[in-house]
Amino acid sequence: MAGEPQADCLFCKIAAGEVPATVVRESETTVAFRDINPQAPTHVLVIPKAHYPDAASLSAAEPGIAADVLREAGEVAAGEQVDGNGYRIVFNTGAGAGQTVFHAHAHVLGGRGLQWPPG
Ligand code: DGP
Repeated sequence: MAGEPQADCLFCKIAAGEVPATVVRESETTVAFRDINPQAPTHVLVIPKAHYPDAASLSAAEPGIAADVLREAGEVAAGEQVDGNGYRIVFNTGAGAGQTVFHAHAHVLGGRGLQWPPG
């Protein structure tokens, strides 16, 4: 069923506490944890606890939870004190855009200068 945990999904396992992660924030509907391969001094992933493969399917099915992910991403930036100098929220969507984990997640990147356009 849509939103249900998937047995083969790494981020469902992190959300359930079955795979360890460095959690920086948690809400009723989301978890924020440090990326294992950080691309900036602050690189935190915000995921919905519910399983949707990408941001578009999450927002179509659960707009309130999609809003929770965005709010938590902003809270992460404020908590990491990267909001003053600018930060980036990224949802890679599809393998061609670099998505490797097919459980919706926002990357929160900050703490260094960020180029535009991204690679
Ligand atoms: P994406 O390429 O947009 O699907 O981002 C997936 C991110 O997930 C990538 O930046 C690396 C991160 N990642 C992959 N495996 C793990 C893990 O086991 N733990 C943590 N904390 N992050 C992971």
